[in-house]
Amino acid sequence: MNLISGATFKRLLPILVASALLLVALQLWAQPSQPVSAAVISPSVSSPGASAPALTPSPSLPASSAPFSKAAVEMLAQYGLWILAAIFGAAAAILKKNASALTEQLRALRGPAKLPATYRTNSVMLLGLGGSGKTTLVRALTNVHEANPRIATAEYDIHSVALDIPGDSPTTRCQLFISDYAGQDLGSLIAAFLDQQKLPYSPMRHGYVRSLIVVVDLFAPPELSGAKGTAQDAIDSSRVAEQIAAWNEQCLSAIFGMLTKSLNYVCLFINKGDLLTLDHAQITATALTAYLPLRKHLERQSRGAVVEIIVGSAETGWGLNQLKASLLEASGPTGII
Ligand SMILES: Nc1nc2c(ncn2[C@@H]2O[C@H](COP(=O)(O)OP(=O)(O)OP(=O)(O)O)[C@@H](O)[C@H]2O)c(=O)[nH]1
Ligand SMILES: [Mg+2]
Repeated sequence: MNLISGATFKRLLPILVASALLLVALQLWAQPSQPVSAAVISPSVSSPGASAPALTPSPSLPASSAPFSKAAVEMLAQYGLWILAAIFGAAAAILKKNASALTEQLRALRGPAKLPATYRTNSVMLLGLGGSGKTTLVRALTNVHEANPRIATAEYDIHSVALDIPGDSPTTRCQLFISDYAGQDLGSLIAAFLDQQKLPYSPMRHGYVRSLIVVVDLFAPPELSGAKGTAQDAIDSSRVAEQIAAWNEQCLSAIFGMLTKSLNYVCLFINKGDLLTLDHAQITATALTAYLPLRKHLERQSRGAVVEIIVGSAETGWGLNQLKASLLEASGPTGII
């Protein structure tokens, strides 16, 4: 409110000053003035030997030589206050309209996605190298078919799904927003996140991302895009090492720095467990050991957020119920924090 009245005053000031000056000028101009007689030298009657030419009075300047008639100027001066009030009123009306449009624009650029007040919401950022299974995971969580793992993700997408929070009566809806990007290019994720800040009511508004899922896998993606890969009796150690190196502390620190205090849930989703020909308990133990260094990095960077490690498979759905429950748990109320 203060901002608007201050801005309004600043904008009105030049208009008021200009109007006041105009009125003063008109008042001065309208003062009844003495007719000025100019003396002119009449050169016509000159005879040899005559003395200096005589000065003869000239008639006063006709009123018609002024740009406005005197009567019009006097009328303007008489109604000056009314004119000033009209200018002020019109300027105030225009500024009020502009101010409310500006307020709405600011609200749209500060606020997260618009949702009914009864909803809860969770904006989730996905992080993962190309082929780790981000899009497969999005599709499994949201059932959105545009999330197509057969095609490597080209740029940046935000997918959304509304889920009921189990056990709530009456039912509470939770809107999940999950951002996906081309894992080959971390720069594109950062650029897209910054671009989101210029969009009105972006679900990925800075200060509103509540969850981060780091997707890593136990096997490199199959040569043929969209294929499920073949089962193996040992994990692909070089693929695991590549991901531990990629998500080093410097890199994670930059990502966590971008997400601020709003982050309350971090998940390390170790994907493609279905491809390891062991039982679930053995796969889990193997995966947890293989990714121990990354787990430690995440614990150190998490800044108070809950860190959960889930071993599973986006393809078969293993581990997804646990992930969904945690995302609902990490959701928060809608609206500006
Ligand atoms: N067997 C198996 N294959 C999977 C699993 N998750 C993903 N894949 C396969 O891995 C490949 C890559 O999956 P995507 O979901 O496209 O990976 P992405 O992380 O989105 O890749 P980019 O878009 O390139 O960043 C696809 O062929 C998927 O079918 C899984 O849990 N098990
Ligand atoms: Mg993808």
